[in-house]
Amino acid sequence: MGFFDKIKAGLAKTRDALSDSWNDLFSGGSEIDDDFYDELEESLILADLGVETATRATAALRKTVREKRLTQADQARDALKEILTGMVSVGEPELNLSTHPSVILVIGVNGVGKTTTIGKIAKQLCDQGKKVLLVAGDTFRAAAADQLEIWAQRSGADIVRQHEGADPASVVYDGIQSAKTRDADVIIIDTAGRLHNKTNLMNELNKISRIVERELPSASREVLLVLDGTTGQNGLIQAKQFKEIAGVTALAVTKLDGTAKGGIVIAVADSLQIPVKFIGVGEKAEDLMPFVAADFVDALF
Ligand SMILES: Nc1nc2c(ncn2[C@@H]2O[C@H](COP(=O)(O)OP(=O)(O)OP(=O)(O)O)[C@@H](O)[C@H]2O)c(=O)[nH]1
Ligand SMILES: [Mg+2]
Repeated sequence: MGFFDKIKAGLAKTRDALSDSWNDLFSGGSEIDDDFYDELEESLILADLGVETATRATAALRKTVREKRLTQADQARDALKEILTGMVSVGEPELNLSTHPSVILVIGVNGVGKTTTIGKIAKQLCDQGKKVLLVAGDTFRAAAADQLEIWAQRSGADIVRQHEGADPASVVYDGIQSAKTRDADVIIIDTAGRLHNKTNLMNELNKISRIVERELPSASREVLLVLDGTTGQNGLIQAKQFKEIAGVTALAVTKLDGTAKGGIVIAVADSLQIPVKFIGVGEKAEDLMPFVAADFVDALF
């Protein structure tokens, strides 16, 4: 399957949910009137763009329709595509891995797909010939490091882990020393999502960040927040909290293959102004797609 076909297949449920209302809305003969905008806004909210982003998109379309003197609904379709593409085009689409080594700290609540996403990124980087080191910073359960180890084997990455219950910051310290010795290109740090409260989580992430800063002061660093696309607007709330406590620089939205709520990708990019860099459309390594704004929006139509 080609690249775009995969994105299309991954977004099938969201597209299906939209297509009923959009087919009607954008069909050839229909007029652009107030009902049109009401229905459009409703369809965007249903696809989980959220009220804020849906309202902004609809207002932008009104403006374009006025300025370009569009009269037919099918002309508005292309205008809407452009508007949505603009809304998800935030910042650099690729991870900044310009230094040697570079660091990717991966965070997010439990079960969203952090470890899987790390495995997939590792596989893709290893396939590009990069030397990747995974750091098992989720020490809550032994199974977490075991799961990361399986991905290390599958991708050809190295892994640094300690015993269950170890201090994550100390695993990160070990990982960085090992990356220096092994001359790794990219260090990817897995973290636990299940800390009982915000203060604990903040303290732990701060501690990890301080170690990275101290040991690798000039390394490029990405803080990649993983969001579960099936949780829709909840994902947006999580993202806002993580943005506050952890200085998120990039987003990955997973499990879009299993949901009609794919509009959440537009909502997070637009309301947080943090670039989406990956979307997950399945469980296999090749199911993590680099985010291309125009392709993503095309796949919704
Ligand atoms: N269908 C689908 N499943 C996914 C995707 N990404 C992750 N998963 C699945 O989601 C489940 C949870 O993924 P994990 O990677 O273990 O999530 P985690 O955030 O590391 O979870 P904790 O370590 O428990 O906090 C696994 O069964 C993954 O296979 C995706 O894009 N599509
Ligand atoms: Mg995990």
